[in-house]
Amino acid sequence: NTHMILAMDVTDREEALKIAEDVQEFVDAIKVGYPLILATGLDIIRDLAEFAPVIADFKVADIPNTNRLICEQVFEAGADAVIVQGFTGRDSLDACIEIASEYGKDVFVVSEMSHPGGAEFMQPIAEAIAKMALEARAFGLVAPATRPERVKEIRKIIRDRLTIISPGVGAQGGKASDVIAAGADWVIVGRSIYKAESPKEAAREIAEEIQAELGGKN
Ligand code: BMP
Repeated sequence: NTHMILAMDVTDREEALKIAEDVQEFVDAIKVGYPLILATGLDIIRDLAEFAPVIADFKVADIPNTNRLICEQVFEAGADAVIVQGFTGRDSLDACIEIASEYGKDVFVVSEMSHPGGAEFMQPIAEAIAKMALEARAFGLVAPATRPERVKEIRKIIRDRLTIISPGVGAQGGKASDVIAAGADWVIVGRSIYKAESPKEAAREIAEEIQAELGGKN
């Protein structure tokens, strides 16, 4: 377990496959979203799944019926998990979880986003979203590595019952060891790896930082 997820936001298929191959030993999953999928097509999910489980970051945020239709497509495409928004409410989340459980797959719920604007409207409702995700039996939450103190608060709410995956390390200013110390299970890293001169070395460095922080607790 490396406790690291790669955010594969490149827009070229060959580049994505090359990076996936180079860094696979240092990541536990690959997160793909609109940039790569819109650029290359949905097949990229199965292609990348050869290297690591794929988390489809579609930030699903619609009425229950539409959420259900979206999640079916995501899991049919070979994703192992989907990321959904929480602010659309319990019924919308339940729809995603229902489809995910039919496929034996996982749902992550965004509680509060990592960019500065994420503190504007989302932070005040983040605790409520975390409680909802817990009650709805989601698999995990997405919480900001840019604000480790928020990860700590969210961790108190969900205790050890949900997983926290945390973006905002590197390019957005967060530090992997800080957010792991605050209670995140996995850090999500994009640009600091895929834009590095050597993605493999960049991934290795962050993986080592995480292992040092965990100090054998792993
Ligand atoms: P980067 O390490 O390059 O900043 O990438 C972070 C990734 O995590 C991006 O794919 C981004 O869309 C995603 N993300 C985020 O940065 N903050 C959030 O709150 C939720 C996200 O999904």
